[in-house]
Amino acid sequence: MDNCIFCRIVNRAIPAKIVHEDDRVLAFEDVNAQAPVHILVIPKRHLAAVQNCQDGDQALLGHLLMTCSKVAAMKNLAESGYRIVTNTGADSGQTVFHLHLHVLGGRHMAWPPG
Ligand code: DGP
Repeated sequence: MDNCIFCRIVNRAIPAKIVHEDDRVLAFEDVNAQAPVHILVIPKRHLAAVQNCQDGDQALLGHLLMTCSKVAAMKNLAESGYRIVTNTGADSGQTVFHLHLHVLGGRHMAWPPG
């Protein structure tokens, strides 16, 4: 989608600090980091949010989660721990309507989130 910022990152129309890529997903540093490690993991195909996924997207959703685990390990977070977040809709604070999983780590995370 031309007007989607994350599609534009996938297409290399705008730059990002990419940390991992395969045929289905892309992982890059969040421009507005909320933790020492803050990576976004996205599908290359445009999907707005989890609630827009269909049954046929199950494998992709699993792959996104496995990619979060891989990226966390790459960033040496496997032992210390980390948080995976996906905001969905207005009340969650979602601002970019291309499905993304935040991988946050490198500091203690409070609960409940704000
Ligand atoms: P969310 O609130 O869950 O929709 O998070 C969107 C995140 O995307 C937010 O943490 C900031 C990040 N972001 C927005 N625009 C860009 C961009 O152009 N490049 C990068 N790397 N991150 C972006």
